[in-house]
Amino acid sequence: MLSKPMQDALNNQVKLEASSSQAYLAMASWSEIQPGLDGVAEFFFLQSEEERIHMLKLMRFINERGGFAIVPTLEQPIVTYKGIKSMFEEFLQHELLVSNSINDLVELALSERDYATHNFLQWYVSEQIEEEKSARVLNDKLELIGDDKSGLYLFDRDIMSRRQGGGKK
Ligand code: OFO
Repeated sequence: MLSKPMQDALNNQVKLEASSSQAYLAMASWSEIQPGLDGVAEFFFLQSEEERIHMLKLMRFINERGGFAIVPTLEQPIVTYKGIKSMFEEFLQHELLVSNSINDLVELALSERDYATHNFLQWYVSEQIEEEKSARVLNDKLELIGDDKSGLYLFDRDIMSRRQGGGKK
């Protein structure tokens, strides 16, 4: 059985995963209307779906453990960007925020000696390692590319391979 503080903290995480899904959906939509960013758009559409799956996994766990998973109210995410670089910076910042939040949850689970939740959260810990790495690599590549148009063309063409390879689902 989940404690009330644990249940509330997990429900906050439900909200954060839902916000991530919305934020990445907005990135997908913005990318889709930019010339030549179809690969990036596809990447964020899939990223958005993945975040929804993370949210659902949490909701099912909360209910399974005798709590009540709350469908959250969400604010509108950022819908337009100055450019691809600022969007990917936002992507990395968002992933860092999620990682911190997962770490806080792990700490709470340990302090409550809630080992079932602690065990459940390990999947999210591993997932965040992958997602942070992916966001960092993509930001580094963009830094390297700078204003080079052919570099950007290749970045867009190859971005989906980051999902098929590297352990991404
Ligand atoms: Fe939910 O995986 Fe990143 O944010």
